[in-house]
Amino acid sequence: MSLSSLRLLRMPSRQGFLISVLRHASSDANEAWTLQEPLVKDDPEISALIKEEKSRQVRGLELIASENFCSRAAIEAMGSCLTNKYSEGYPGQRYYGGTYVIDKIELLCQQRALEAFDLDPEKWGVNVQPYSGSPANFAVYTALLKPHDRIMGLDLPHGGHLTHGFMTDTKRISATSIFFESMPYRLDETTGLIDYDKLAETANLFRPKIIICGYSAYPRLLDYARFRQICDDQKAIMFSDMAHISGLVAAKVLPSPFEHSDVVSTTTHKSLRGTRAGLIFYRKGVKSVSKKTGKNIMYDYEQKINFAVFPSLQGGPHNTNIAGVAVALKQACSPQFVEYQKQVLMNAKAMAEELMSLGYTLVSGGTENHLALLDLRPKGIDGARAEKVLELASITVNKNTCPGDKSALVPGGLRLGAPALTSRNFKADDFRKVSRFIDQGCAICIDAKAQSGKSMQEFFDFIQTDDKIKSRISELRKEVEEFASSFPMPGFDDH
Ligand code: DSN
Repeated sequence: MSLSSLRLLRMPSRQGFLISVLRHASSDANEAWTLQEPLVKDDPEISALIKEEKSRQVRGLELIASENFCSRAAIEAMGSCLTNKYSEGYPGQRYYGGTYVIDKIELLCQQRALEAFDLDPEKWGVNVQPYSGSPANFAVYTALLKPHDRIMGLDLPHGGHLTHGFMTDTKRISATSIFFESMPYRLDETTGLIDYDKLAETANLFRPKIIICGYSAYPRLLDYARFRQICDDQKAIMFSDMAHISGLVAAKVLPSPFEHSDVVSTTTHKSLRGTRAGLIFYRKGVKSVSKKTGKNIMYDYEQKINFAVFPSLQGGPHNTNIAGVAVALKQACSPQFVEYQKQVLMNAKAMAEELMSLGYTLVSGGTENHLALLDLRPKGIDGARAEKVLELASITVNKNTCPGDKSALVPGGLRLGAPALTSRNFKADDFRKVSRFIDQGCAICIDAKAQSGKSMQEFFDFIQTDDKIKSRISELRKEVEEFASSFPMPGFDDH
Protein backbone atom coordinates (compact mmCIF):
# COMPACT_ATOMS: atom_id res chain seq x y z
CA MET A 1 0.00 0.00 0.00
CA SER A 2 1.61 3.27 -1.04
CA LEU A 3 1.02 6.44 0.87
CA SER A 4 -0.44 8.05 -2.20
CA SER A 5 -3.16 5.43 -2.31
CA LEU A 6 -4.44 6.51 1.10
CA ARG A 7 -6.48 9.54 1.91
CA LEU A 8 -5.78 10.57 5.44
CA LEU A 9 -8.57 12.59 6.90
CA ARG A 10 -7.61 14.91 9.71
CA MET A 11 -10.26 15.19 12.38
CA PRO A 12 -10.14 17.42 15.45
CA SER A 13 -9.91 15.58 18.74
CA ARG A 14 -9.13 16.33 22.35
CA GLN A 15 -5.46 15.63 21.67
CA GLY A 16 -5.53 18.00 18.74
CA PHE A 17 -5.45 16.99 15.12
CA LEU A 18 -5.14 13.23 14.82
CA ILE A 19 -5.34 10.91 11.90
CA SER A 20 -8.44 9.17 13.08
CA VAL A 21 -10.11 7.84 9.96
CA LEU A 22 -8.29 6.15 7.15
CA ARG A 23 -10.09 5.68 3.92
CA HIS A 24 -9.13 3.31 1.22
CA ALA A 25 -8.46 5.03 -2.08
CA SER A 26 -9.61 2.07 -4.14
CA SER A 27 -12.91 1.59 -2.32
CA ASP A 28 -15.91 3.78 -1.84
CA ALA A 29 -14.79 7.00 -0.20
CA ASN A 30 -17.46 6.59 2.43
CA GLU A 31 -16.59 3.02 3.32
CA ALA A 32 -14.51 2.85 6.50
CA TRP A 33 -11.23 1.01 6.29
CA THR A 34 -11.42 -1.47 9.15
CA LEU A 35 -8.17 -3.33 8.40
CA GLN A 36 -10.28 -6.45 8.49
CA GLU A 37 -10.84 -6.56 4.74
CA PRO A 38 -9.74 -9.86 3.19
CA LEU A 39 -6.65 -9.83 1.00
CA VAL A 40 -8.65 -10.40 -2.15
CA LYS A 41 -10.51 -7.14 -1.50
CA ASP A 42 -7.70 -5.13 0.02
CA ASP A 43 -5.03 -6.09 -2.51
CA PRO A 44 -6.41 -8.05 -5.46
CA GLU A 45 -3.05 -7.92 -7.23
CA ILE A 46 -1.07 -9.74 -4.53
CA SER A 47 -4.04 -12.04 -3.90
CA ALA A 48 -4.09 -13.06 -7.57
CA LEU A 49 -0.32 -13.69 -7.57
CA ILE A 50 -0.61 -15.95 -4.52
CA LYS A 51 -3.39 -17.90 -6.25
CA GLU A 52 -1.23 -18.15 -9.36
CA GLU A 53 1.67 -19.57 -7.30
CA LYS A 54 -0.67 -22.03 -5.58
CA SER A 55 -1.90 -23.22 -8.96
CA ARG A 56 1.71 -23.65 -10.15
CA GLN A 57 2.47 -25.75 -7.06
CA VAL A 58 -0.63 -27.93 -7.55
CA ARG A 59 -0.12 -28.47 -11.29
CA GLY A 60 3.61 -29.13 -11.12
CA LEU A 61 5.97 -31.84 -9.94
CA GLU A 62 8.02 -30.27 -7.16
CA LEU A 63 11.37 -31.98 -6.88
CA ILE A 64 13.56 -29.33 -5.24
CA ALA A 65 15.18 -31.38 -2.48
CA SER A 66 15.04 -28.54 0.05
CA GLU A 67 11.35 -27.76 -0.43
CA ASN A 68 8.20 -29.14 1.08
CA PHE A 69 4.50 -28.38 1.42
CA CYS A 70 3.76 -27.01 4.87
CA SER A 71 0.59 -28.04 6.69
CA ARG A 72 -2.43 -25.76 6.88
CA ALA A 73 -2.13 -25.71 10.68
CA ALA A 74 1.42 -24.37 10.63
CA ILE A 75 0.57 -21.82 7.94
CA GLU A 76 -2.39 -20.66 10.05
CA ALA A 77 -0.07 -20.07 13.00
CA MET A 78 2.21 -18.09 10.73
CA GLY A 79 -0.57 -15.92 9.33
CA SER A 80 -1.60 -14.73 12.78
CA CYS A 81 -1.54 -11.72 15.12
CA LEU A 82 1.84 -12.89 16.42
CA THR A 83 3.39 -10.79 13.67
CA ASN A 84 2.37 -7.69 15.64
CA LYS A 85 4.53 -8.31 18.66
CA TYR A 86 8.09 -7.24 19.37
CA SER A 87 9.83 -9.49 21.87
CA GLU A 88 13.56 -8.83 21.73
CA GLY A 89 15.29 -10.93 24.33
CA TYR A 90 14.41 -14.37 25.64
CA PRO A 91 11.49 -15.78 27.68
CA GLY A 92 11.44 -14.02 31.05
CA GLN A 93 14.05 -11.46 29.92
CA ARG A 94 12.49 -9.24 27.29
CA TYR A 95 13.06 -5.63 26.38
CA TYR A 96 9.31 -5.05 25.87
CA GLY A 97 6.17 -5.37 27.91
CA GLY A 98 3.24 -7.54 26.89
CA THR A 99 5.32 -10.58 26.09
CA TYR A 100 3.88 -13.14 28.50
CA VAL A 101 2.04 -15.01 25.72
CA ILE A 102 5.03 -14.86 23.39
CA ASP A 103 7.13 -16.33 26.21
CA LYS A 104 4.76 -19.30 26.45
CA ILE A 105 4.96 -19.86 22.69
CA GLU A 106 8.76 -19.69 22.61
CA LEU A 107 9.13 -22.01 25.61
CA LEU A 108 6.69 -24.49 24.06
CA CYS A 109 8.62 -24.40 20.79
CA GLN A 110 11.88 -25.05 22.67
CA GLN A 111 10.34 -27.94 24.58
CA ARG A 112 8.93 -29.49 21.40
CA ALA A 113 12.24 -29.07 19.56
CA LEU A 114 14.03 -31.07 22.27
CA GLU A 115 11.27 -33.69 22.33
CA ALA A 116 11.23 -34.06 18.55
CA PHE A 117 14.90 -35.07 18.60
CA ASP A 118 14.73 -37.02 21.85
CA LEU A 119 17.13 -34.69 23.65
CA ASP A 120 17.62 -34.53 27.39
CA PRO A 121 17.01 -30.91 28.50
CA GLU A 122 19.80 -31.34 31.06
CA LYS A 123 22.26 -31.99 28.24
CA TRP A 124 20.93 -30.00 25.29
CA GLY A 125 19.44 -26.55 24.84
CA VAL A 126 17.93 -24.94 21.76
CA ASN A 127 17.58 -21.45 20.38
CA VAL A 128 14.43 -21.17 18.25
CA GLN A 129 14.87 -17.55 17.14
CA PRO A 130 17.10 -17.76 14.04
CA TYR A 131 15.29 -16.33 11.04
CA SER A 132 16.48 -19.19 8.86
CA GLY A 133 19.37 -21.60 8.27
CA SER A 134 21.99 -19.15 7.03
CA PRO A 135 21.55 -16.73 9.96
CA ALA A 136 21.55 -19.74 12.31
CA ASN A 137 24.89 -20.90 10.97
CA PHE A 138 26.39 -17.43 11.11
CA ALA A 139 25.23 -17.14 14.71
CA VAL A 140 27.08 -20.36 15.56
CA TYR A 141 30.33 -19.00 14.09
CA THR A 142 29.81 -15.60 15.73
CA ALA A 143 29.28 -17.33 19.07
CA LEU A 144 32.13 -19.80 19.00
CA LEU A 145 34.85 -18.17 16.89
CA LYS A 146 36.90 -15.01 16.83
CA PRO A 147 37.20 -13.18 13.50
CA HIS A 148 39.60 -15.08 11.20
CA ASP A 149 39.43 -18.30 13.15
CA ARG A 150 39.42 -21.36 10.90
CA ILE A 151 36.55 -23.53 9.72
CA MET A 152 36.25 -26.51 7.41
CA GLY A 153 33.12 -27.50 5.51
CA LEU A 154 32.12 -29.57 2.49
CA ASP A 155 32.91 -27.54 -0.64
CA LEU A 156 29.79 -26.08 -2.27
CA PRO A 157 30.47 -27.64 -5.70
CA HIS A 158 30.85 -31.00 -3.94
CA GLY A 159 27.49 -30.79 -2.17
CA GLY A 160 28.17 -28.36 0.69
CA HIS A 161 26.39 -25.11 1.52
CA LEU A 162 27.36 -21.47 1.02
CA THR A 163 27.45 -20.93 4.78
CA HIS A 164 29.98 -23.72 5.27
CA GLY A 165 32.72 -21.28 4.21
CA PHE A 166 32.30 -21.02 0.46
CA MET A 167 34.85 -19.08 -1.56
CA THR A 168 36.19 -19.40 -5.10
CA ASP A 169 39.78 -19.21 -6.33
CA THR A 170 39.41 -15.47 -6.70
CA LYS A 171 36.65 -14.32 -4.40
CA ARG A 172 35.36 -14.82 -0.88
CA ILE A 173 31.66 -15.37 -1.48
CA SER A 174 29.94 -16.31 1.78
CA ALA A 175 30.32 -14.06 4.82
CA THR A 176 31.57 -17.23 6.49
CA SER A 177 34.68 -16.99 4.31
CA ILE A 178 34.89 -13.19 4.56
CA PHE A 179 34.99 -13.05 8.35
CA PHE A 180 36.56 -16.46 8.99
CA GLU A 181 39.24 -18.45 7.21
CA SER A 182 37.78 -21.46 5.47
CA MET A 183 39.28 -24.56 3.93
CA PRO A 184 36.98 -27.00 2.15
CA TYR A 185 36.97 -30.76 2.17
CA ARG A 186 35.65 -32.63 -0.83
CA LEU A 187 34.34 -35.84 -2.31
CA ASP A 188 36.46 -38.58 -3.74
CA GLU A 189 35.50 -37.95 -7.37
CA THR A 190 35.75 -41.60 -8.31
CA THR A 191 33.17 -42.74 -5.75
CA GLY A 192 31.16 -39.57 -5.12
CA LEU A 193 31.65 -40.15 -1.36
CA ILE A 194 33.22 -37.77 1.17
CA ASP A 195 36.98 -38.30 1.25
CA TYR A 196 37.35 -38.66 5.03
CA ASP A 197 41.06 -39.55 4.84
CA LYS A 198 41.81 -36.37 2.96
CA LEU A 199 39.64 -34.38 5.40
CA ALA A 200 41.66 -35.82 8.33
CA GLU A 201 44.94 -35.05 6.60
CA THR A 202 43.96 -31.47 5.67
CA ALA A 203 42.47 -30.80 9.10
CA ASN A 204 45.78 -31.85 10.61
CA LEU A 205 47.52 -29.13 8.61
CA PHE A 206 44.85 -26.43 8.79
CA ARG A 207 43.84 -27.02 12.43
CA PRO A 208 40.28 -25.67 12.21
CA LYS A 209 38.33 -24.58 15.29
CA ILE A 210 35.08 -25.88 13.79
CA ILE A 211 34.44 -28.70 11.35
CA ILE A 212 31.01 -28.56 9.71
CA CYS A 213 29.30 -31.80 9.02
CA GLY A 214 26.32 -31.42 6.69
CA TYR A 215 25.30 -30.79 3.11
CA SER A 216 22.89 -29.43 0.56
CA ALA A 217 23.42 -32.01 -2.14
CA TYR A 218 24.91 -35.29 -0.95
CA PRO A 219 22.90 -38.46 -1.49
CA ARG A 220 24.67 -40.62 1.11
CA LEU A 221 24.77 -41.10 4.87
CA LEU A 222 27.37 -39.23 6.89
CA ASP A 223 29.90 -41.02 9.06
CA TYR A 224 29.32 -38.97 12.22
CA ALA A 225 31.70 -41.09 14.31
CA ARG A 226 34.49 -40.41 11.84
CA PHE A 227 33.77 -36.68 11.94
CA ARG A 228 33.92 -36.83 15.75
CA GLN A 229 37.27 -38.58 15.64
CA ILE A 230 38.70 -35.99 13.24
CA CYS A 231 37.35 -33.16 15.41
CA ASP A 232 38.80 -34.72 18.56
CA ASP A 233 42.19 -35.06 16.88
CA GLN A 234 42.15 -31.30 16.25
CA LYS A 235 40.25 -30.31 19.40
CA ALA A 236 37.72 -28.81 16.99
CA ILE A 237 34.04 -28.26 17.64
CA MET A 238 31.85 -30.65 15.64
CA PHE A 239 29.05 -28.58 14.17
CA SER A 240 26.40 -30.53 12.26
CA ASP A 241 24.09 -28.74 9.87
CA MET A 242 21.24 -31.21 9.45
CA ALA A 243 18.98 -28.79 7.53
CA HIS A 244 18.21 -31.18 4.70
CA ILE A 245 17.56 -34.23 6.79
CA SER A 246 16.15 -32.96 10.09
CA GLY A 247 12.70 -34.43 9.37
CA LEU A 248 14.25 -37.81 8.65
CA VAL A 249 16.35 -37.56 11.81
CA ALA A 250 13.30 -36.66 13.93
CA ALA A 251 11.50 -39.71 12.53
CA LYS A 252 14.60 -41.83 13.27
CA VAL A 253 14.78 -43.17 9.74
CA LEU A 254 18.29 -41.74 9.28
CA PRO A 255 21.16 -41.74 11.80
CA SER A 256 21.13 -38.76 14.14
CA PRO A 257 24.03 -36.30 14.35
CA PHE A 258 23.30 -35.52 18.02
CA GLU A 259 25.22 -38.40 19.57
CA HIS A 260 28.53 -37.10 18.21
CA SER A 261 28.01 -33.36 17.69
CA ASP A 262 28.62 -30.37 19.93
CA VAL A 263 26.27 -28.06 18.08
CA VAL A 264 23.54 -28.86 15.54
CA SER A 265 21.65 -26.41 13.33
CA THR A 266 18.70 -26.91 11.03
CA THR A 267 16.20 -25.09 8.93
CA THR A 268 12.63 -25.99 9.68
CA HIS A 269 10.97 -25.93 6.26
CA LYS A 270 12.76 -28.71 4.40
CA SER A 271 12.14 -32.35 5.33
CA LEU A 272 10.92 -31.15 8.75
CA ARG A 273 7.98 -29.53 6.88
CA GLY A 274 7.47 -26.51 9.11
CA THR A 275 7.31 -22.81 8.43
CA ARG A 276 10.50 -21.09 7.29
CA ALA A 277 12.99 -20.55 10.14
CA GLY A 278 16.09 -21.97 11.82
CA LEU A 279 17.04 -23.75 15.05
CA ILE A 280 20.36 -24.10 16.88
CA PHE A 281 20.85 -26.95 19.34
CA TYR A 282 23.84 -26.81 21.68
CA ARG A 283 25.28 -29.07 24.33
CA LYS A 284 25.01 -27.88 27.91
CA GLY A 285 25.82 -29.17 31.38
CA VAL A 286 29.00 -31.04 32.27
CA LYS A 287 31.53 -31.33 29.45
CA SER A 288 34.26 -33.19 31.34
CA VAL A 289 35.94 -33.47 34.71
CA SER A 290 39.27 -31.73 35.22
CA LYS A 291 42.07 -34.22 35.88
CA LYS A 292 43.93 -31.62 37.90
CA THR A 293 41.18 -30.33 40.18
CA GLY A 294 38.52 -33.02 39.90
CA LYS A 295 36.02 -30.25 39.22
CA ASN A 296 33.38 -30.31 36.52
CA ILE A 297 34.16 -28.40 33.35
CA MET A 298 30.91 -27.07 31.90
CA TYR A 299 29.88 -26.38 28.31
CA ASP A 300 29.70 -22.65 27.66
CA TYR A 301 27.78 -22.73 24.39
CA GLU A 302 24.36 -21.67 25.71
CA GLN A 303 25.18 -18.12 26.73
CA LYS A 304 27.44 -17.56 23.72
CA ILE A 305 24.93 -18.82 21.16
CA ASN A 306 21.98 -17.01 22.67
CA PHE A 307 23.99 -13.77 22.78
CA ALA A 308 25.09 -14.22 19.17
CA VAL A 309 21.50 -14.67 17.94
CA PHE A 310 20.30 -11.71 19.97
CA PRO A 311 21.60 -9.02 20.36
CA SER A 312 24.69 -9.62 18.19
CA LEU A 313 22.96 -10.55 14.93
CA GLN A 314 19.20 -10.35 15.10
CA GLY A 315 16.50 -8.08 16.47
CA GLY A 316 12.95 -9.06 17.32
CA PRO A 317 12.16 -12.74 16.83
CA HIS A 318 9.69 -13.67 14.08
CA ASN A 319 7.05 -15.01 16.45
CA THR A 320 4.76 -16.13 13.66
CA ASN A 321 7.42 -18.50 12.46
CA ILE A 322 8.28 -19.70 15.95
CA ALA A 323 4.62 -20.65 16.40
CA GLY A 324 4.53 -22.33 12.97
CA VAL A 325 7.67 -24.28 13.83
CA ALA A 326 6.14 -25.34 17.17
CA VAL A 327 3.14 -26.73 15.27
CA ALA A 328 5.42 -28.63 12.87
CA LEU A 329 7.53 -30.01 15.73
CA LYS A 330 4.41 -31.40 17.38
CA GLN A 331 3.49 -33.05 14.09
CA ALA A 332 7.04 -34.44 13.85
CA CYS A 333 6.39 -36.51 16.98
CA SER A 334 3.39 -38.29 15.44
CA PRO A 335 3.37 -41.83 14.01
CA GLN A 336 2.04 -40.40 10.72
CA PHE A 337 5.19 -38.30 10.42
CA VAL A 338 7.36 -41.40 10.82
CA GLU A 339 5.36 -43.12 8.06
CA TYR A 340 5.80 -40.04 5.89
CA GLN A 341 9.58 -40.08 6.32
CA LYS A 342 9.81 -43.81 5.61
CA GLN A 343 7.91 -43.11 2.41
CA VAL A 344 10.32 -40.26 1.54
CA LEU A 345 13.21 -42.74 1.63
CA MET A 346 11.32 -45.36 -0.41
CA ASN A 347 10.31 -42.75 -2.97
CA ALA A 348 13.81 -41.33 -3.41
CA LYS A 349 15.13 -44.85 -3.91
CA ALA A 350 12.40 -45.73 -6.43
CA MET A 351 13.07 -42.53 -8.38
CA ALA A 352 16.83 -43.20 -8.38
CA GLU A 353 16.49 -46.84 -9.42
CA GLU A 354 14.10 -46.02 -12.24
CA LEU A 355 16.47 -43.36 -13.58
CA MET A 356 19.38 -45.81 -13.48
CA SER A 357 17.31 -48.45 -15.26
CA LEU A 358 16.60 -45.84 -17.93
CA GLY A 359 20.37 -45.52 -18.46
CA TYR A 360 21.14 -42.48 -16.32
CA THR A 361 24.17 -41.98 -14.10
CA LEU A 362 23.74 -40.93 -10.47
CA VAL A 363 26.53 -39.41 -8.42
CA SER A 364 27.67 -42.12 -5.96
CA GLY A 365 25.55 -44.65 -7.86
CA GLY A 366 22.33 -44.18 -5.90
CA THR A 367 20.83 -42.66 -2.79
CA GLU A 368 20.53 -43.43 0.91
CA ASN A 369 18.53 -40.34 1.81
CA HIS A 370 15.85 -38.07 0.37
CA LEU A 371 17.70 -36.91 -2.74
CA ALA A 372 19.50 -38.10 -5.82
CA LEU A 373 22.07 -36.30 -7.96
CA LEU A 374 21.53 -36.95 -11.63
CA ASP A 375 24.74 -36.58 -13.63
CA LEU A 376 23.72 -35.56 -17.16
CA ARG A 377 27.23 -35.21 -18.57
CA PRO A 378 27.26 -38.75 -20.02
CA LYS A 379 24.11 -37.77 -21.97
CA GLY A 380 25.87 -34.75 -23.47
CA ILE A 381 23.63 -32.19 -21.77
CA ASP A 382 23.91 -30.11 -18.61
CA GLY A 383 21.79 -29.23 -15.62
CA ALA A 384 21.03 -25.67 -16.74
CA ARG A 385 19.50 -26.71 -20.06
CA ALA A 386 17.63 -29.64 -18.53
CA GLU A 387 16.28 -27.49 -15.67
CA LYS A 388 14.83 -25.04 -18.22
CA VAL A 389 13.15 -27.68 -20.39
CA LEU A 390 11.71 -29.41 -17.33
CA GLU A 391 10.44 -26.13 -15.92
CA LEU A 392 8.54 -25.46 -19.16
CA ALA A 393 6.99 -28.92 -18.68
CA SER A 394 5.96 -28.07 -15.07
CA ILE A 395 8.67 -30.22 -13.47
CA THR A 396 10.62 -28.15 -10.94
CA VAL A 397 14.20 -29.22 -10.27
CA ASN A 398 17.47 -27.40 -9.73
CA LYS A 399 20.68 -27.58 -11.64
CA ASN A 400 23.53 -28.84 -9.49
CA THR A 401 27.25 -29.33 -9.73
CA CYS A 402 28.60 -32.86 -9.98
CA PRO A 403 32.12 -33.70 -8.78
CA GLY A 404 34.59 -32.39 -11.36
CA ASP A 405 32.34 -29.61 -12.67
CA LYS A 406 34.01 -26.31 -13.42
CA SER A 407 30.96 -24.03 -13.65
CA ALA A 408 28.20 -23.50 -11.10
CA LEU A 409 26.08 -21.70 -13.72
CA VAL A 410 26.27 -24.54 -16.24
CA PRO A 411 26.78 -27.54 -13.98
CA GLY A 412 26.51 -31.14 -15.12
CA GLY A 413 23.65 -32.34 -13.01
CA LEU A 414 20.24 -32.02 -11.44
CA ARG A 415 19.34 -32.42 -7.77
CA LEU A 416 16.10 -34.32 -7.28
CA GLY A 417 14.37 -34.62 -3.92
CA ALA A 418 11.40 -36.60 -2.63
CA PRO A 419 10.08 -34.70 0.47
CA ALA A 420 7.62 -32.35 -1.27
CA LEU A 421 5.80 -34.81 -3.52
CA THR A 422 5.72 -37.37 -0.70
CA SER A 423 3.72 -34.79 1.29
CA ARG A 424 1.21 -35.00 -1.58
CA ASN A 425 0.84 -38.73 -1.07
CA PHE A 426 3.07 -39.85 -3.93
CA LYS A 427 4.18 -43.48 -3.53
CA ALA A 428 7.09 -45.40 -5.08
CA ASP A 429 5.24 -46.17 -8.34
CA ASP A 430 4.33 -42.52 -8.72
CA PHE A 431 7.99 -41.60 -8.34
CA ARG A 432 8.92 -44.16 -11.00
CA LYS A 433 6.49 -42.35 -13.27
CA VAL A 434 8.08 -39.02 -12.30
CA SER A 435 11.46 -40.46 -13.40
CA ARG A 436 9.96 -41.36 -16.76
CA PHE A 437 8.68 -37.80 -17.15
CA ILE A 438 12.19 -36.53 -16.37
CA ASP A 439 13.54 -38.92 -18.98
CA GLN A 440 11.12 -37.51 -21.57
CA GLY A 441 12.21 -33.98 -20.69
CA CYS A 442 15.88 -34.90 -20.99
CA ALA A 443 15.23 -36.49 -24.41
CA ILE A 444 13.70 -33.20 -25.59
CA CYS A 445 16.69 -31.37 -24.14
CA ILE A 446 19.15 -33.60 -26.02
CA ASP A 447 17.34 -33.02 -29.34
CA ALA A 448 17.01 -29.28 -28.76
CA LYS A 449 20.69 -28.94 -27.90
CA ALA A 450 21.65 -30.71 -31.12
CA GLN A 451 19.63 -28.20 -33.16
CA SER A 452 20.17 -24.93 -31.30
CA GLY A 453 23.09 -22.50 -31.23
CA LYS A 454 25.92 -23.04 -28.77
CA SER A 455 25.17 -20.43 -26.14
CA MET A 456 22.72 -20.90 -23.32
CA GLN A 457 20.66 -17.95 -24.53
CA GLU A 458 20.40 -19.44 -28.02
CA PHE A 459 19.23 -22.70 -26.45
CA PHE A 460 16.61 -20.92 -24.30
CA ASP A 461 15.37 -18.96 -27.33
CA PHE A 462 15.24 -22.11 -29.43
CA ILE A 463 13.13 -24.17 -27.02
CA GLN A 464 10.63 -21.32 -26.78
CA THR A 465 10.36 -20.66 -30.51
CA ASP A 466 10.91 -23.93 -32.38
CA ASP A 467 7.46 -25.32 -33.17
CA LYS A 468 8.38 -29.01 -32.92
CA ILE A 469 10.19 -28.65 -29.61
CA LYS A 470 7.48 -26.38 -28.25
CA SER A 471 4.80 -28.89 -29.08
CA ARG A 472 6.76 -31.78 -27.51
CA ILE A 473 7.23 -29.74 -24.34
CA SER A 474 3.59 -28.77 -24.30
CA GLU A 475 2.46 -32.41 -24.67
CA LEU A 476 4.72 -33.41 -21.81
CA ARG A 477 3.44 -30.49 -19.69
CA LYS A 478 -0.16 -31.56 -20.29
CA GLU A 479 0.57 -35.11 -19.11
CA VAL A 480 2.57 -33.86 -16.11
CA GLU A 481 -0.10 -31.40 -15.03
CA GLU A 482 -2.91 -33.92 -15.35
CA PHE A 483 -0.92 -36.36 -13.26
CA ALA A 484 0.22 -33.86 -10.60
CA SER A 485 -3.20 -32.24 -10.24
CA SER A 486 -4.76 -35.58 -9.36
CA PHE A 487 -2.89 -35.65 -6.00
CA PRO A 488 -3.96 -33.88 -2.81
CA MET A 489 -2.12 -30.77 -1.66
CA PRO A 490 -1.41 -29.74 1.95
CA GLY A 491 -2.30 -26.24 3.12
CA PHE A 492 -5.21 -24.10 2.01
CA ASP A 493 -7.05 -24.79 -1.23
CA ASP A 494 -6.22 -21.55 -2.97
CA HIS A 495 -3.39 -19.92 -1.07
N1 DSN B 1 18.79 -23.38 -0.45
C1 DSN B 1 18.88 -24.62 0.27
C2 DSN B 1 19.01 -25.79 -0.61
O1 DSN B 1 18.41 -25.76 -1.67
O2 DSN B 1 19.68 -26.76 -0.28
C3 DSN B 1 19.93 -24.61 1.29
O3 DSN B 1 19.83 -23.48 2.06
